[in-house]
Amino acid sequence: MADWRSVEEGADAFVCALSAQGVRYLFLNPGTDTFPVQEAIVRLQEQGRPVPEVILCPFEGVALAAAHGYYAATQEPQVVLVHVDVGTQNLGCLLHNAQRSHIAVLLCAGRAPYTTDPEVRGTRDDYIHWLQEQLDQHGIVRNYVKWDYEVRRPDLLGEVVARAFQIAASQPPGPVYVTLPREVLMARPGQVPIFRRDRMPPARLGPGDLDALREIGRRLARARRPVVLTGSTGRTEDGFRALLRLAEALALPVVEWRDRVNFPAGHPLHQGYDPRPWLAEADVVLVLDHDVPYIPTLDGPRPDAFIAQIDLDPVKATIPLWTYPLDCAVQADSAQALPLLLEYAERSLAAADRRRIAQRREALAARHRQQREAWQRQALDRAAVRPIAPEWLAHCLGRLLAEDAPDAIVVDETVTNARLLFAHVPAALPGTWFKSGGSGLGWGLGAALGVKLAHPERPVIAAVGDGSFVFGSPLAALWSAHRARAPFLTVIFDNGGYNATKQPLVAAYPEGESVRTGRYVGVELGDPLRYDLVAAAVGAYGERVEEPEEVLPALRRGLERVRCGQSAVIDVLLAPI
Ligand SMILES: Cc1ncc(C[n+]2csc(CCOP(=O)(O)OP(=O)(O)O)c2C)c(N)n1
Ligand SMILES: [Mg+2]
Repeated sequence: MADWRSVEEGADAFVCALSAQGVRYLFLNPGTDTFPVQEAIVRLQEQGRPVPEVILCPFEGVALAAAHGYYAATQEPQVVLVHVDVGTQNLGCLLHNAQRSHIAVLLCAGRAPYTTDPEVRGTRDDYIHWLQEQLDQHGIVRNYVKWDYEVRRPDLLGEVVARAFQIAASQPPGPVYVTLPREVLMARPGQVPIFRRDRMPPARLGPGDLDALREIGRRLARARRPVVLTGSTGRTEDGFRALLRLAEALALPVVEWRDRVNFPAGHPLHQGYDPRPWLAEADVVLVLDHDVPYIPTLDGPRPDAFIAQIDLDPVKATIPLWTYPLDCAVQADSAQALPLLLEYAERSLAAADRRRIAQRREALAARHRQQREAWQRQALDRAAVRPIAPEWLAHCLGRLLAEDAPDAIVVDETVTNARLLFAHVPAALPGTWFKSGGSGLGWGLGAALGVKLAHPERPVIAAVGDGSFVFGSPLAALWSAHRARAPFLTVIFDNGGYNATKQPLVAAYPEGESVRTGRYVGVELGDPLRYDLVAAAVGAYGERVEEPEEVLPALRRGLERVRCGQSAVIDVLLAPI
């Protein structure tokens, strides 16, 4: 299962092992412990061997967000290499997102040299080597990764890399962490085994428990008021198509949380993004690939409803309290489970069921139409409002995509404006919308870089809040995009602050001092900042928009720049929060 290779140093084995896994990009922020890998890349390249292309990210969070975006867009595991404990710390909340979004990523970090013998290659020779060793470097990430390992010998590098990929990509996928001590990278092992990717494949879940699927199929066939709640079934095209076929055959209303495009937004069975009215009525609820299908402390299903769940990770052991009522939980790849579920449901359909399904189909189409008309009115009514209404910006973005860039991919980190964006940007195809899957802000710009690297021929649009823009280390992210020739369009929903932290305050203290005085401490980002000027510092195009009639033309100008190879930042000043 392994090919033996002569290598000069351990670091060569590491790079060869990455190439054997088909790694195209190495998202890197380096340090005094990663340079053997940097040297090995050049050495191997000089020898004519395949090596990953380095994407230098001047902030580690950008590197991980980019790897996240690339994996989400391709389902191909990615690799990030950072500097010892400090680089690992800087992965920060992006690791939370990768965990929650089931991102297969191999996180590698240097490890301060662990020897003090001058005879050992790679041993300590710098002041910082004493400071950077921690009692448990892996402890920084252990809450968030599926597996972690410190490589102890250079001849193990090939095996550890293959094992790391196998674990990261096995369903449910997730991040893994490997530390690479300098002594190991600089050792001279002679020959090393490089493990073949096809002989260490990731494990797949398949369609799940057939008896359970049969029961769910029977219930769906008999249901009077069924509803499907989905979060990320559209992570693969097969999942998206399987849900479409199931819903169409049984006329199932689909309520989506658009972590991915799970269902075409313009389809008559698409019933929007709010599960509450549906849950109150439903007799059969099918929860698909969803971490938070509804807020159980506020709303919930009927006590007599039959509730079934199909999920890569139904138990969600990494979420300590996940106590949703369920009659049936199936661990499965929904892309494989749903076709079987449909087959079982169709087998048990009686004539009366078919009549009911036909009636339901019409009722749902009417409800869908009314919902879309209301949304449309909501935006058009605010078309001339000053300062610009977020509904109008979302509407203009929807038009930009429909009229100018039907092949575009959106990376969404708009926080409190996300539901407006869902409503006004009718995503129709799988793989055209990505959210972080978690709550770690500062993901959108880096993720857009990763998605662009995955799809260089398509326009990529990062829609972000003003707070999220700043969290996203815009200088680092836009610089990396410039350097990697991976330009994208950033659209800032600039409401002058953190609406997400104002809203709960107002809800909890409607008659409190903040509301009474109009002073919201820690919420406003102050006088409008010139985010458009940040763009110029890194070779990007920047524009600030204050007039509603200028929104669409400005978005078009930004898109045009991106098509010409330059990133663009369009800062749209909205009504301040
Ligand atoms: C790393 C991180 N820090 C803090 C928070 C808490 N937080 C959640 S939303 C938010 C504000 C987001 O602001 P913005 O992007 O402008 O969106 P808005 O709320 O205005 O819609 C903050 C600070 C977080 N989720 N992640
Ligand atoms: Mg904001």
